[in-house]
This record gives sequence, C-alpha cells and structure tokens, in this order.
Amino acid sequence: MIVDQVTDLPRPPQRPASGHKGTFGRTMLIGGSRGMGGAISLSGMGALRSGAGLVYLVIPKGIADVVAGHSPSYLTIPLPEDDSGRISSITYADLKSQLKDKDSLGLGPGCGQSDHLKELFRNILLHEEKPIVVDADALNMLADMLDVLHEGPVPRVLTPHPGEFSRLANLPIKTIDKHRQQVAAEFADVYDVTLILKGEKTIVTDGHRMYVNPTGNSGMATGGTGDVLTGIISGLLAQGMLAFEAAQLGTYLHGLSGDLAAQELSQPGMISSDLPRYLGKAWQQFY
Ligand code: NPW
Ligand code: AMP
Ligand code: MG
Repeated sequence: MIVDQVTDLPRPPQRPASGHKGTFGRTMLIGGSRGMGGAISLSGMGALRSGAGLVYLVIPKGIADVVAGHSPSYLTIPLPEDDSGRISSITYADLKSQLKDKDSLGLGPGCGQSDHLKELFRNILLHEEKPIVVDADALNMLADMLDVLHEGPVPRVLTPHPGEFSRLANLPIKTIDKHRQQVAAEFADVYDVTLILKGEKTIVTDGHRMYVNPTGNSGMATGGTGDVLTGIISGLLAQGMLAFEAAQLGTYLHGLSGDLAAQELSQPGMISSDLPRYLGKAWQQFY
C-alpha cells in the first residue's frame, strides 16, 4: 500500500459576502445522555464556531433544557429517553424528515450505548448519503457492526482515540501506539473511511494519504476536547468540504485552538470549553 504524506492544508470554506445561514450549511449532532449533556454541548459549540450556518442538537428530553441553556445559538430537538436517560424509542423512519435537509451529521458524543441507539445509528450509517462523523460511544457501538461501513454510502469520518481504535480494529493499544500510521492507514483503506487517530500528533488518513497534525498539546488531555473536534469537523463538512480535507483542517484548527488557549491560560489551566472560544482566534490565521 502506497500512502502519500500530505503537509499542505486545504483551503477553508469560502465566505461569500452575500452568504446567509443556509449558505454555510446545516449540521445535526446526535448524542448526549443523563450525566453527559456536556459532551453534546461541546460538540455543538465546536460546530457553531467552525462557521456552520445552523447547528441542530438531537438529545434526550431529560437534558434538553440544560443543553439549550449552554448556548442560545443551538437548535435543539428533544427525543424520548430510556430509564438511563439515553435517546430511545425514536426510529430512523421517525427521524427521516429531520435528517432530510441537513448537510452533515455527527454521531456519538456522550450518547451512551444501548441496543436502541445501535439500531438507530446502524440505519443512519446504512442509508444516509450525507457525510457523517462517528465518534465516542457511536464508535464503540460501531465496533460490533463494522460491516455497515462496507454497505453504506461514503463518506464517513471516524475519530477514535487509541482506546476506541483498539475496540474498532481489535488490536492492543500497545500495537496501535507502536505502529500508528500503519494500522490507521490499513483500517481506513479496508473500510473506505477517513480515520482520525487522536493523541499527540493526531493522524488523518484515508488509506492513500496521511497527514500528521503539528498542532496541539497535552493541556488538551482533559474531558470533552474530543467532543469539540467532532463538532468542528461536522461543521466543516456541512460547509461543503470533502471528508479528508475537513478532517485535516478540523484537526489542525482544534490543536491550534488548544495551543492558543494554553498560551493564555496554561496547559493545566485550560479546559475543553475553552477550545471553541479560542477557535475564533485560530481562524484568524485563515481569514
Ligand atoms: P485509561 O484507562 O484512561 O488509561 P471510553 P471516553 C483508553 C463522553 N464524555 N485517550 C482509556 O484508558 C464521550 O463523548 C463526556 C483516551 C480507557 O480505557 C463518550 O460518549 C464528557 N482514552 C463517553 O464520555 C467529557 C484512551 O480508552 C478508554 C487513550 C466515553 O468516552 C468526557 C476510554 O475510552 C467524555 O468526552 C487515549 N489516548 N488511550 C462530558 N463532559 O459530558 C487509551 N484509552 O471508555 O470510550 O471513554 O473517551 O471518556
Ligand atoms: P477525547 O479523548 O476523545 O476527548 O479526545 C482528546 C483530544 O485531545 C484529541 O483531539 C487528542 O488529539 C487531544 N489530545 C489529548 N492528549 C493530547 C496530547 N498529549 N497532545 C496533543 N493532543 C492531545
Ligand atoms: Mg472522545
């Protein structure tokens, strides 16, 4: 397998002066559960500050008010929940009208795991033709149904940390840490996805191209930073970027936000909710 090392960043989305919120895309993020409302809020904040025009959060009703209270800029879609406060009862057919006009989807931040969610995500991955980011608990459930990646339409962006990738690829974390580029590229090639293997020097690969991200620092090793990344990439996809390019630029901007946050707040003093705020500064490198 020949894998090209990519170093140049792609062009960010154009911002036509006459653009309106529809021009910049609608992204829908599905996640959150009792105790993990923060994860989907953080994703939503990443998506808003990625430049997407409209950000919809599909969440269980028990956390809907709290999540909406995190930002007045979200549109929230509250759904029925099970005894553990996870999205439940609603089927893919029920969600179809909501999915119809969305330009991209993000699945998983803080959603927890259940048979119901697994079936819902399976159907979305099998049938939705728009770009989808799969993260967190959605990745953990995907590990049991990898066949959907062969059957479903592309493109898909998967964003595992080494623990999640270990479950997906059925490899020990030690092996992953030792052969990061090789195992990531092989997986991306076999399943026809863009894979982001997170950590120090996050890598982005589609099995043919490989980008090693130069930004980021260990101040980002704090709960919720990965959830922000999911939102950023979903938002870039909604603005029409291709999967590999959105993953590359999203990863770069996310790490740069972390570096800018660390400069002002210090590594121990920064937290995940700082990243979307510093994303505004990170964008100034481009606009
Ligand atoms: P260990 O034991 O730490 O060494 P999980 P999760 C291993 C939500 N969140 N980075 C690790 O090893 C997420 O969205 C909600 C990370 C452990 O065994 C998910 O829905 C928040 N882990 C859900 O929580 C803020 C690594 O992998 C396992 C690793 C669970 O997500 C937090 C952890 O993976 C969180 O984002 C690495 N480099 N290498 C909120 N505020 O609402 C190995 N591991 O069990 O999937 O847990 O990532 O916390
Ligand atoms: P998650 O574990 O899903 O919350 O994702 C953590 C995020 O923080 C990923 O984007 C990682 O790349 C980033 N991160 C964690 N630790 C480091 C580190 N030591 N250096 C750079 N980035 C890190
Ligand atoms: Mg995560």
